[in-house]
Amino acid sequence: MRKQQDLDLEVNDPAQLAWNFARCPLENECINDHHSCLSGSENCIDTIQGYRCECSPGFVRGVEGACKPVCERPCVHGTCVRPGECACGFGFTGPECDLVCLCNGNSNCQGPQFLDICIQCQNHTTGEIIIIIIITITIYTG
Ligand SMILES: [Ca+2]
Repeated sequence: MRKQQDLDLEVNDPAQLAWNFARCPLENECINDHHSCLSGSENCIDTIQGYRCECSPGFVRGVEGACKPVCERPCVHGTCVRPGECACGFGFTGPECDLVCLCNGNSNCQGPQFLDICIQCQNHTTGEIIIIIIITITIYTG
């Protein structure tokens, strides 16, 4: 509890009555969530003049400015979506997306150990194993 003497001092001190500042006080924008760093791929670093965004571990800043995940191993037929993790293109699987599903290009497969188990039929096909049979008939006459 404040003493009456302290209250008198505050009332008589113009600095204590001011509700605004001549200069903006320092702010930690990172703690106050007043920053534009992207969650997950960037870390907010507070500075005296504002803040800066640095790439999170496992990410590097690309030429267009965004922090991109780094995959040590290449994503042959896919995209690096998280550090060390590829998202494979349609019909490919494996940690590097270099294994071709045995679904004739019409489905993804269950994984590297199950290349012949097709799980997502596309291109107007059905069934667990997609097989396209092309029959060529040659008719000889005369
Ligand atoms: Ca700051």
